[in-house]
Amino acid sequence: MSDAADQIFATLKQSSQSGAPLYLQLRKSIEDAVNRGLIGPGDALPSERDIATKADISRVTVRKAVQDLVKGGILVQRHGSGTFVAPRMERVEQSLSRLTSFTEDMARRGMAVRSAWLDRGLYAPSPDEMMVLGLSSSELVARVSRLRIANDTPLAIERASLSASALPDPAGIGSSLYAALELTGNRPVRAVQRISAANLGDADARLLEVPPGVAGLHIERISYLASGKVIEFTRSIYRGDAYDFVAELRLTGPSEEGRP
Ligand code: 16G
Repeated sequence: MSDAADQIFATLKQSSQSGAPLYLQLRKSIEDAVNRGLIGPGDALPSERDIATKADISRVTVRKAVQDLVKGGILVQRHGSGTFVAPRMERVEQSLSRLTSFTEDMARRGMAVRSAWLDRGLYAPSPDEMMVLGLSSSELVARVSRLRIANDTPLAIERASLSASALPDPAGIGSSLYAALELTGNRPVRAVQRISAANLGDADARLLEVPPGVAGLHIERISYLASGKVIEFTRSIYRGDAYDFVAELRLTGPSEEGRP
């Protein structure tokens, strides 16, 4: 067992006089060790049995402390390989004034981008899609749903809907939706984006590799062509611990006051 792990138990011994339940004391010792950098992101935690033997407490107690830390996002468990200190997220700062694609945003930061497909195909449109995209019930909608991953970290789930006439072959877009739209002269030139807070449900949390219930950002983007026609209706869930959306604000002059 590493020196760092020994230090966790040294802290545990010091705090064992506090009278707090054992699992809380162990949880605090592990948390302190992470905060003080004694064990760092990606480091493996000793096995439950090792911790129990070393700290002379039951495995049930160890499991309870570890589960709490997994729920809190301090530790991550990978099936078959054990428990690790969660990787520290490099936050991505994203301007709210440029209409860029995920691929462009990540490439500009030198990050390697990939996507995992969740869905792609032509469907009968939902009432929301019909309303936003101006489709009739006899037309089809193209759906492109992807888990967006940068430097091997899943950052967002994006579910895009477009009219099938603008994207007749959603499976053929390659790695970038905007690049595919550009080829047919359908790349949006303007968008309205609505951002709201959301607690992640189980399925989304699993995809984004965060504990269920943690904070995320729900983003809805409606994008337009130069003609004013809506081209894209995308609903996304972004990781709250990964993104800072930044907008520049200016004092409006008297001539601009009252304008929308
Ligand atoms: C961005 C957009 C998304 C768009 C995607 C295209 C937000 C919240 N979302 O992630 O609406 O569909 O870029 O990216 O900014 P792609 O060209 O890499 O597929």
